[in-house]
Amino acid sequence: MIDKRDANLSLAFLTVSFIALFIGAIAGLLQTFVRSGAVELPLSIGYYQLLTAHGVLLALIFTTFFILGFLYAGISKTMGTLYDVPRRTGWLGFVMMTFGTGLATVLILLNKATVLYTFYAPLQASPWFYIALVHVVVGSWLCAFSMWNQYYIWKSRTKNKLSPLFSYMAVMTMTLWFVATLGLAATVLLQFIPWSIGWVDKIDILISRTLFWYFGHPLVYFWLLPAYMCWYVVIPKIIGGKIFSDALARLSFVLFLLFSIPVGFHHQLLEPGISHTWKFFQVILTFMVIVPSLMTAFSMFAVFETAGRKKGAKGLFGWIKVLPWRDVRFFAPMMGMLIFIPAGAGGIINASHQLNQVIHNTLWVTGHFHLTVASTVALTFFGICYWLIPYLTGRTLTPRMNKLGIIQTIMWTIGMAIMSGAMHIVGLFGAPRRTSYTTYADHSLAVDWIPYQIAMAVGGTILFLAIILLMYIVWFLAFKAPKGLMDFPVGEVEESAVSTPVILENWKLWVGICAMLILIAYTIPFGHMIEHAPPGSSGYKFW
Ligand code: HEM
Ligand SMILES: [Cu+2]
Repeated sequence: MIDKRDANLSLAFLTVSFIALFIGAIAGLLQTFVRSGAVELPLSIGYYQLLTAHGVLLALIFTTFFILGFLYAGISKTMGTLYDVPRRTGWLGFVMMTFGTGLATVLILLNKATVLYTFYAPLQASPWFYIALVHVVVGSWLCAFSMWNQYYIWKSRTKNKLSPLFSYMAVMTMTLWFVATLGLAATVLLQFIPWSIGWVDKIDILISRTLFWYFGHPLVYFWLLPAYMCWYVVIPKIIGGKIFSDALARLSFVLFLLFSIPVGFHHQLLEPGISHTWKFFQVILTFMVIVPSLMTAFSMFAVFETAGRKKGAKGLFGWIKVLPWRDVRFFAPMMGMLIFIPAGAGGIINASHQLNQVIHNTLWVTGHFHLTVASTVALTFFGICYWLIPYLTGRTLTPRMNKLGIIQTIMWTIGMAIMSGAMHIVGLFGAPRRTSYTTYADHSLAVDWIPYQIAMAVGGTILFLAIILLMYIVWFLAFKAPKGLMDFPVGEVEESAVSTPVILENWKLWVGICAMLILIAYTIPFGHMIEHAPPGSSGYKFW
């Protein structure tokens, strides 16, 4: 059991994250109903208002709060109780972020910020919405500083001992987050806030989108890295195996830092104003991410196979059978991993310039990220909460809750297969994302989309029922489950693995290379954007 004070900090983050998940899921369900044509929203709620709530609460708030709660718990577990300054800074960050989240949610509900979670200009929200976002970001920076500070003190007190793998990965994740959110902070502080207050009339849309996607792609790795932490560090312990290699795990995290930032243009492949050469360059860097991804897949399957063989599994695939499929702590993240195989293949399609033209802004894209963030990442996070919540509240995961967790995972997988499958297919037929219900004056093409949009509603209903089940399990584990000792599974490294080179903890080197890659990928295109700046735009409110 970690120190009670650290457990409380972690629980505070998890609580906000689950509230956001619940409200966001209600919005998601209603969206699928509206798009099926079956339901009309009461006049005062707009479709895009719901969609903004859904995107902000799930993609930005649920994920970030969950991740911070998980990282704090794991840091306290592996480096020991938080020192006073890091813990206090963490609470300060929590308060700021929660204030920002509350303010943003109220503005969305008041219909003052219906700009979707990407808040593209020239859509213009109330200045308070952007100010709320600044609070979330700056609060999260305080958390980053607090984790770095903990690591720094730990390193100096242990005379530079090799840091625990979990904590190293946490520091890397927060480094990635910090570098990425600099772009977000720049566009919000320098562009959106002065423009929405009225200090300036016009905004440069091209620059604002470029800064957004400078942040938006590493954002997806900020979601994924904590899921990988569960796969690399937690899963080996749960299945009774060992971590394949500490050095390989750290190296893959270094590569994720390097290759997930200077690649934002793959979200702007159809953006005029950026030359093909630079798009091509960033697409190459994008595909480099395949290297650490396959390293991760390789070492996970190596762990599964060695653990299985140790249990006496025979034959080429006998080890699959002896994996603990009935243990939800394994089953949920494992389903997430399996879903990542088609999801990753879809990502390669999205990032390819020519194929991107087919799927750009269609429901295919929505289908894609419901497989990645809303399945791979979400299922791994659900798998974590089944042991983390009772661990933090001094309770246990009962066999009944384990079973409900397995049912929850199956429901999520089926619901998502239906919803995301329908989105992928109808996207290929050209159905646009981010549109309310319409038949385009009964155009035959659009009428053909309707059955798929009904399938989306069927999948969405199953997903929503799964969310209700999850909320019940989480509530039970937090307040009702029998008291007892739960394990925070932290794997040990295989004895035969190579020892970890110290260069992997040379932060100056990795952050330096990261900065260099960013400068190479962005300086010249940014220069072009400023030199040939398009006319700025005033703000629009279409809602
Ligand atoms: C109850 C489960 C869920 C349902 C029924 C659902 C449904 C939907 C639907 C129908 C859309 C597309 C709307 C459109 O483009 O017109 C959408 C968009 C989106 N969803 Fe979900 N979703 C669910 C869970 C999640 C989760 C768990 C996440 C992330 C962790 C997520 C993230 C997003 C994002 C980022 C968008 C894009 C918003 C935008 O285009 O501005 N969803 N969802
Ligand atoms: Cu991307």
